[in-house]
Amino acid sequence: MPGPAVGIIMGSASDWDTMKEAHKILEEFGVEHEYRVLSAHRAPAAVTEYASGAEGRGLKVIIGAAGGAAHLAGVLAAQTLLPVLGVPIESQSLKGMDSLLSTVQMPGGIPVGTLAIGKAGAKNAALLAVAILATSNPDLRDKLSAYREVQTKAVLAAKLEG
Ligand code: RP5
Repeated sequence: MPGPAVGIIMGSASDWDTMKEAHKILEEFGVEHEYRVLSAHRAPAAVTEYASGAEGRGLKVIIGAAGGAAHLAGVLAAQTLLPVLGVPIESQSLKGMDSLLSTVQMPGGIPVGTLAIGKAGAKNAALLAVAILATSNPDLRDKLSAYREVQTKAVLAAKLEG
């Protein structure tokens, strides 16, 4: 039995409301995944253990989400060769600009693929993980293509009142 292909890691349980959007997309595509709270600041040793063991456990992509001084995705990326996608959580005080800048501004050499702030970023991180997996999985590629078609039809069928 293959294990999870995608790991969704978030800095706090308070991030789950946002990161549920990533979970829902991966469920929809039938991608095996796991989700956990691991904080770069409050539980740094556990982040190291997770990142360094992820590839050996068969994971293919890690999504790291945090708010404020959002170092989680970068710290994960520093300790694995797997692609790491970063989701900046919308913080209360600075509306996620702090999270965005601290996730996206990585030093050259250690990339984090950073998505938008909040729920759109969570959803897109999962879709990007699906796209990465789809490069070597034709069934998943077909599902992604169908998803895009449905989305396009819905946009073109939109009715405006007035
Ligand atoms: C970050 O601090 C978390 O990712 C979260 O977005 C933020 C606030 O965490 P809590 O104080 O709600 O646990 O590390």
